[in-house]
Amino acid sequence: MYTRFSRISSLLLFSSDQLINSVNLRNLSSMRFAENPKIAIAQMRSTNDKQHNLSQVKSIIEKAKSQEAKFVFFPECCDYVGSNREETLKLSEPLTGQTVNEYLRLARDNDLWISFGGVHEAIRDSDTGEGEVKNIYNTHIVVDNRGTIVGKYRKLHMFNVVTPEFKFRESETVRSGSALVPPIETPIGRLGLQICYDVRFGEASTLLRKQGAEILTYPSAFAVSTGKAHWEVLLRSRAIENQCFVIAAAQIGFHNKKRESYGHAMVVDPWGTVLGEAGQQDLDVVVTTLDYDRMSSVRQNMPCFEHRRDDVYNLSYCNAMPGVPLQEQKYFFGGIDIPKETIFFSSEHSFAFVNIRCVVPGHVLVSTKRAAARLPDLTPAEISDFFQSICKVQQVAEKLYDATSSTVTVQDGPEAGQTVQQVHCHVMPRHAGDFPENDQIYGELNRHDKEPERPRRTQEEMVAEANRFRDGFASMGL
Ligand code: AMW
Repeated sequence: MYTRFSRISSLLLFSSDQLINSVNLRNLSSMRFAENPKIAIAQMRSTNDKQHNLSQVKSIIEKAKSQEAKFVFFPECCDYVGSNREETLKLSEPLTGQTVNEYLRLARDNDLWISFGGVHEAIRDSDTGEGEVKNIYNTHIVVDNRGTIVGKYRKLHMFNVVTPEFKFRESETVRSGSALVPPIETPIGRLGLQICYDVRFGEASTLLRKQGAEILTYPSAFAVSTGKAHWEVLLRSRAIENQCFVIAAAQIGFHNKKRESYGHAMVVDPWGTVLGEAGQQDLDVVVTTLDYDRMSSVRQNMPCFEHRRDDVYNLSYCNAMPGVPLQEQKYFFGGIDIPKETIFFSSEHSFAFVNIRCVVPGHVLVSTKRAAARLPDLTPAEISDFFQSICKVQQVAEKLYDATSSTVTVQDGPEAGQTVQQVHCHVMPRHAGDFPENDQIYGELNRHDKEPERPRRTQEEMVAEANRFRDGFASMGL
C-alpha cells in the first residue's frame, strides 16, 4: 500500500503570498478523500464572451458532479480568449474580481475542489488597484470546496514561438511569473501546478516531483500544429519520467478567426498509460479515478528517483529574478520580500537576515534562497552551502552577543513547529541562566511567532542589528 496517507506530515504548501500561507495545513491533511479519488477534466472552447465561457464552466461542473467527481480541472483561458492584445488586457481582472469570485462561489456551492488552469490576472500600475492594465499574469488557481484559493501559480515560460503555421508572442501581453510553486496538498494528492507550454520544460516537472508532487497539471490551450506533433508525447513523457499522474484539461476549436486549440484533454497515469481522453466536441468531460496503488507499484518497482545521480548532475532551483543583476536580486522568505537592509549575509544558495521577533537577543535566521519547504528537498549543493552558512553566522552571532554556545535549530515541517514553508535555521546565542530550564528555549521558539500580540521589532532596530552583523562578518574575515 502506498504510504501517501502516512506521509501527510511532510506536506508542502508554499505560495507567493500570505493568503495561502495562512491556510491551515492540518485541516487540509485530514481532508484526503478515500483511496483512488474520482476526478473530472474539462474540455471547452472559450471565446471573448465571458458569460458564455462561464456557462460552459457551470455545465461542466454539473456533469462532473453527476458522475460524483470530487475535483474538477479546467483549462488555461477558462475565463476568456481575447481577439487581440487590447481586448485581452481590457477583459482581465484581478484575482479579487467578479470572475474569480464566481469561481469561488461555484466551488463552495457545489462542494468541489476546482483547478482553474489559467485566468488572466490583471496587473495594474499602482498598488491601489486603480490605473490602466499594462500586462497580465497567466495564473493557475486551485480553489478548495470552501471557496478559498489554496494554490496560485503564475506561468513561467512564455510561448514566444514561430512555426510554419503560426506566430505567437505571449510575452507581448503576459508577464512571466518568477517562481515555481511547491506542490500543494489537496484531498486527491499533492498537485504540481504548471500551465500549457510549461510541459516542454521537464526540469520544472522533475523539481516538482522531487518536492513531493503526485499529480502534475498542464491546463492548456495548445496550438493545433504543435498539438498534433507533440501534445500526447509530452504529457506521457512528463508522467513516465516523474512517475506522476498528469492531468491536462484543454481548450478546443476556434476561439476567434485567428486562434484555434488542439483539444484532446487527457489524463495519464504514472506508467504513461492514457486513462482518459476527451472527444472532438467543444464541450466534454472526462471522469476517471486516480489509482494510487498503481503509482505505488510503479515507483517501487522502478525507483528512478533513487537511481538519480545527484552527485554527478542535479537540478538547481533558485528564486533569482530573471534578468535582474545579482546585487539587485530580491530574496523571498515564505513569499515575503525580505528588505535588503535586514539581510547581512548571502552565499550561493543561502542568505541570513535578522528576525522580526526574537527568542533571545541575537536570534537570527539563515534561509535557503530557493523556496524549498523541507531539508530533504534540498540538493547536496544546497545542503552543504546552507550548513556552512549557518556555521559562519553562528560564529559571528556568538562574537557579537558575547556567547560561547548557541541553539541552532531547524523546525522542519509544520508538525515540528515550522510556520514558514521555506527551509530555514534559527541561530540563537545562549548564556548561562538565560532560561530557568535550558530547554525552555524550545517552548519559547514554538510560541514566539504564533502569538500575534507579541510586538514586532521596528525596522530601525532590525537594520541596526543587520549592520552590526555585516561589520562582524567583515572583522572576522568570514
Ligand atoms: W519557523 O516557526 O517557520 O521555524 O520560524 C519562522 C521565523 O521567521 C520566526 O522566527 C519569525 O519571527 C521569523 N519571521 C517571519 N517573518 C519574518 C520577516 N518578514 N522578517 C524576519 N523574520 C521573520
